[in-house]
Amino acid sequence: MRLYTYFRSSAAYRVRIGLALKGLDYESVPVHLVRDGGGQFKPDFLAVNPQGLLPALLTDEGAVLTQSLAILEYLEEICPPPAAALLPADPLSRARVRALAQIVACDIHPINNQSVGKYLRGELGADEAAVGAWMRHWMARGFTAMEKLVDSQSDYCVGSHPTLADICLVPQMFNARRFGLDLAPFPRLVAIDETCQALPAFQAAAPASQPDAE
Ligand SMILES: N[C@@H](CCC(=O)N[C@@H](CS)C(=O)NCC(=O)O)C(=O)O
Repeated sequence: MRLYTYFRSSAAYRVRIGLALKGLDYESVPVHLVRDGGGQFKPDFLAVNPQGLLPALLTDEGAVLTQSLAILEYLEEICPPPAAALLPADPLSRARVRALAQIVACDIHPINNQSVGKYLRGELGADEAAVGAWMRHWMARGFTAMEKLVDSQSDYCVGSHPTLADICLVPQMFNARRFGLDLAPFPRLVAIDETCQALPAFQAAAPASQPDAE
């Protein structure tokens, strides 16, 4: 498999964690999201993903998959338990895991991604302080809900193993630190992040471990 990725892309980071938890080998194809106007807008990448977003996964069969949550569910389906389960077995826990993952992937990340920042700075004339405040506002709102919704006694968001919820949370925590969000109000999320970061799969997927890390 081939993963189109960028070390700092949190959506690609999710897929890197999923691939590592499943023990699947892949080749990294770095696409620089900033340099030269952004590799995501170049014709060779748009031919891979017409949406011009990372990640994209080229499967062993030659199919291109896009959207991190769809890719992660694909990995779960081609590599089901006993390989690391990205979703719990029972329907209620699965729904909780998907809801937590979607707080990050649907409600925080889309209004905080690079193109939104670029629009705020360019079209709306926002300065760096205003852009930072925007990013932190939406992260804090989502994290406030997540802090209440994760298990109160577990090491992970739901249950005793990392799931899609943790896979979405950890890269978002990376973004939160990058934008200087005060994490003191989110002690559960900080503890879950720390537990996950100690696992080899999360370490292998971390931005600093990527071949294109700067
Ligand atoms: N919903 C998409 C989000 C993808 C996305 O926004 N990717 C970002 C990197 S984290 C990107 O490629 N941004 C480039 C841009 O905004 O121009 C997913 O989960 O895969």
